[in-house]
Amino acid sequence: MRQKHWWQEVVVYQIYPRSFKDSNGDGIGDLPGIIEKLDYLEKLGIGAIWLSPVYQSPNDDNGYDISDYEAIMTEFGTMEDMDRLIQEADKRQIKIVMDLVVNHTSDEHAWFVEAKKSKDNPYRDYYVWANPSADGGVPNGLRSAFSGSAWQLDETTGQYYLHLFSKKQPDLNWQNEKVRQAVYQMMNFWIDKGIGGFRMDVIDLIGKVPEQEITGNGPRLHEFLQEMNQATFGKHDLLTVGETWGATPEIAKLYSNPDRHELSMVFQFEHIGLDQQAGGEKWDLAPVDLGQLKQIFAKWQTELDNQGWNSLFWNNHDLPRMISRWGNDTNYRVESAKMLAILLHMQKGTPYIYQGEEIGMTNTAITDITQAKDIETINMYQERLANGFTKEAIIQSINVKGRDNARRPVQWSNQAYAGFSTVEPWIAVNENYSSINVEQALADPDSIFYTYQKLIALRKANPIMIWGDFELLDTKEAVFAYLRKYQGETWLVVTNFSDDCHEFHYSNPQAKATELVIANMPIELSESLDLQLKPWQAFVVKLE
Ligand code: TEU
Ligand code: CA
Repeated sequence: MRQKHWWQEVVVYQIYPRSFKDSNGDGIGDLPGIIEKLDYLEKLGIGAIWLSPVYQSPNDDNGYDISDYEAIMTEFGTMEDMDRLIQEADKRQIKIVMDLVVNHTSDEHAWFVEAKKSKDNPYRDYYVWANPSADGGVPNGLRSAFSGSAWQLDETTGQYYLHLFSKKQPDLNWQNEKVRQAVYQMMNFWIDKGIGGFRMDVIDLIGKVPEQEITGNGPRLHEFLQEMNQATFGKHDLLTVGETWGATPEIAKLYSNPDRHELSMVFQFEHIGLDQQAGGEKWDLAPVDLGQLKQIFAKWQTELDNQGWNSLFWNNHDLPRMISRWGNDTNYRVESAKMLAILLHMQKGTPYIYQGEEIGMTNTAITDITQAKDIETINMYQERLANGFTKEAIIQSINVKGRDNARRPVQWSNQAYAGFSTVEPWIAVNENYSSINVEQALADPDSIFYTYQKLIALRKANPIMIWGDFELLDTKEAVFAYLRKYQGETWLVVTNFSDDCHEFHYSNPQAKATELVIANMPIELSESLDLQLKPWQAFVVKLE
């Protein structure tokens, strides 16, 4: 039996501070705003907050471009506010997981300001530099995730620097021992403040070998993580979760097998690409294949086995809202939101909720690119326009996949600006706030909020939800059903992932449902477990 950890038992809630709650009427969410809402989060029942970056930043990529890792972004508050947030959260048994963005810094970070001064500057090697290619152009074909080449010419020294994201996010050179030690020192600064862990931004890129055009899963990646573990969080029981777009279950075990002393778990994104055209980018839309979705989930549930740990999520600040994406945010908004919650939280792993998910916030369409705020979206728009795509087609992709969808202000009430702020927010609110908001959700005992609250409470009371084995059932494509088994107990989870009615028959005719655990609509328990599922129906029963 493996040692058990607190981070396997809790549910984590992600906060994107800019859009969570504005406390001082400047239209931008901030740390005191988060502190104001801790009672709400305690009521939901979460055990940790993953806080998207709150460090000093010029905000080219909303804080994912950090100019000082040991200072708080002026707009968000002060270091005193941060210390208070950690303490106030702690009083409510909530740990604060910081976002660790160390694949790159801002170009305004003191290290980069020094590095670009001259080729022999002591900080030069903190970053990745290369000479122009033989024909005088970019060193090689590496591309930025935010469109265009990943190389930017520095006029002063005539060399290019690498930026796998924006030009204002130069990549750190992890091959340089000094960089690694500086990062570990900074991590210890935060650990000493009593934080609960780190979410590690694009951590699979730190082993890059740019001259060979290797970015993800480079040869020294796991060596660096083992070194980091030893130098920082290894002595404490912290939650560490790596953002790893390229992970397979085999790779995830390298990160999260406890014997290897690397991370607690990773975010895997295999299912996230299911609604894009093969060989295309995320903007090249395709319908999701539910059969594949089930197979991918089942694979991750069974293959990590005892040699790793899963994270479970539908949403984050980079993804469109799942309720609008694969759920139904019009006719079945409440039903499909609850179904998605039940389907996810009943799986094995640590569940993550993204702000607003617990009240069923939806995507927000734009009609013109001037309404977009996200650098990824804006750069892609320019690139595709230049490549001959129509404006309408690009806007359509943005509305389905763009990151701004997740970044609209949290809808707290039906007051002006959704109760997020007293002035016009930095990004427009979704107009549906008058009916979809926290105040409404708390007042309605049948709201999506209370399904999440119940799932979290069930998790605390039932070890089977945390530790039970997973077994996928063979059902019709739109029906996603599985068993969890633990110490002689069996739970059956049945969900209908569609707008249509579907039959469900449990294969073992002897089995009886003895108790309803949770459901998203009223249900008569038929002893034979033969039923006609309504659109988006979901329920969990104990079996005997
Ligand atoms: O995201 C990594 C990343 O690869 C994203 O750019 C992703 O490809 C895209 O959003 C999905 O379409 C992380 C952060 O989560 C993101 O917010 C940052 O912009 C990025 O790293 C750079 O730090
Ligand atoms: Ca503010």
